[in-house]
Amino acid sequence: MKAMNPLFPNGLILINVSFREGNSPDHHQNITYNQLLRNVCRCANALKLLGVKKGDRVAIYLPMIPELVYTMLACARIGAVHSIVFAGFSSESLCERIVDAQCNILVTADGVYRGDKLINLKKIASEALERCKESMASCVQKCVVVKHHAFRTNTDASNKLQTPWDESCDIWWDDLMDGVSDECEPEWMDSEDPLFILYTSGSTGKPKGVLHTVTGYMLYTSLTFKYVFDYHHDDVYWCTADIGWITGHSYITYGPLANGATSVLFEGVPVYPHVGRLWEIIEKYRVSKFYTAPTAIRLLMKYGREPLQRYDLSSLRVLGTVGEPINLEAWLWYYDVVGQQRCPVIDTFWQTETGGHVLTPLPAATPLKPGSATCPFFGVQPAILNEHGEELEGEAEGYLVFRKPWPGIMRGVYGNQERFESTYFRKFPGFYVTGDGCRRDQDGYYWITGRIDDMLNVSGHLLSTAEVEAALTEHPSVAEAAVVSRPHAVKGECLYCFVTLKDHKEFNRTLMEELKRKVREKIGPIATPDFIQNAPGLPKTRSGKIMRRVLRQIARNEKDLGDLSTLADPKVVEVLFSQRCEAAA
Ligand code: 7RM
Repeated sequence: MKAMNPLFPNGLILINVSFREGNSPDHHQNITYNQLLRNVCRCANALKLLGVKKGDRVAIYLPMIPELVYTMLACARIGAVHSIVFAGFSSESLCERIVDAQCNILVTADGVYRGDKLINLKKIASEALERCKESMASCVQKCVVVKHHAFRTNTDASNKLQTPWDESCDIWWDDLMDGVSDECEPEWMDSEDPLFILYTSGSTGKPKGVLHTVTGYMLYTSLTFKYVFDYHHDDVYWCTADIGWITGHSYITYGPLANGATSVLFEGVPVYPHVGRLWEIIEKYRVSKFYTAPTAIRLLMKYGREPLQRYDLSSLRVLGTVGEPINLEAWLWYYDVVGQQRCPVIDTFWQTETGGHVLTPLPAATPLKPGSATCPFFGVQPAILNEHGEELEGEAEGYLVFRKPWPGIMRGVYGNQERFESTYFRKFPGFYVTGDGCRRDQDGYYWITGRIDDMLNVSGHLLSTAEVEAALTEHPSVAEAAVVSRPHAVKGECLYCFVTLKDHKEFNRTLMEELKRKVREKIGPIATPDFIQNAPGLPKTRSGKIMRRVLRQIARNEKDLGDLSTLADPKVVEVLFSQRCEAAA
């Protein structure tokens, strides 16, 4: 909390706060920076009581509630390394991440409503811990459980949850914090000490623990936040991402809070209890800087202008977008309808690995081109290479790489230096490889063309085809699976799966449902396949490699398949084409 702001010398007192808005519009609360500090310190002391020391890893599996921010900053305060797992991930994904980072503590909640859907988080968390034990990789000693507001006030909902409880391990957040001091001296850290690990999909299927360090990351997120959103002290900033992803880490927690910004922390979803919820929140808090993803824009576009016209959006000044390339239609709708042609659309390209924005316009300073992330941020040096690693000059298209590091770049893959080097630096020595394709136009503007590895981008979230294939082939009826992306009107891309069944197994509705469930359980609901096609055979090269390019074309109904000479059995393609799925499963 600032008592006197030097920017407002005439005695005007400006108290910057966080507006916390729950899943239900009646759950809201203001949190001052003073309250934030006290809660962070309380949590820091509580973690210390549980034995957490500098360098220890703490897993966090929480919905978008203030306790999530308190816990991550409490870790930072005592030098512990947080590893946040998005609360939409399955128990298996959670377990895998806990084991990889060897976390001692898990912080979770009893349950959460996402829209009108009740999610029993503690049950998933308990299953994950059970699974860790079974794999003999048990490391978690204590599981701290936040009693979620909605269940604190509504015993009915609480009863529905039937929170599983293990006396030897589980402890309620409230009991732990009870009587704990709200003052805690911060731990002194080296600038290159680790701050957090955040897992991101890798093309081999096993997620990578992207490691960020204290000073470079905080410097970079606070600086990019300030310049890219042109943040001023009378602004109200709102990013709709979940803190379980990098966008939330950098541009809900670290960037805005390091700037003392007034911001909104939103727990709910865009269409609950009605499709105008986001616009209602913008009006309610007079939001001036708004940051969301193309998938959300495309979702809300479907409902037309009417839901927006009911609210006063005149406070808006800057509109940010992130997560995937924004198509022209969505860009124009964002600019015309949401921003009423008054607000620049700031298309920010970056990655979990980059820590913060690397290609982005600056409001009012950079002339915009719809669909282009425009130019590099200060100090960032992009280049475009061809397959041979030769740098292309002027107008060109190829691999997007960066020549020099910047403060926010990742410092490693947790526990796997070899993977860090091979994934990002081996293909083109001397450059950081993004994995994205990119075009540079005659004005030097950059246009991201999408992933060029075996990754796909569903609603702004990266998934690897390999991890979905691994989930599908776990089903006893499946012999082989190949997954490709297909364009989707709202999600950007969606999953199109080809499965080859074992002999005498039948392909039917039940099997499809089982396969979908398998993927949901193994990875999480975001990875649910939209299309599943029976593939008696897959197009393979003579050396046995699946030709994904061909499968992608089948999924997209592209008839001109180009050169098929490397195919071992060209007939396979005809069969697949004749049986392709038109409608989603
Ligand atoms: C911030 C985030 C990273 C991948 C990245 C791209 C894609 C992100 C944009 C974009 C086009 C953008 N981190 N991507 N932003 N593509 N324009 N403005 O999303 O690690 O989860 O994903 O997302 O493919 O490599 S992430």
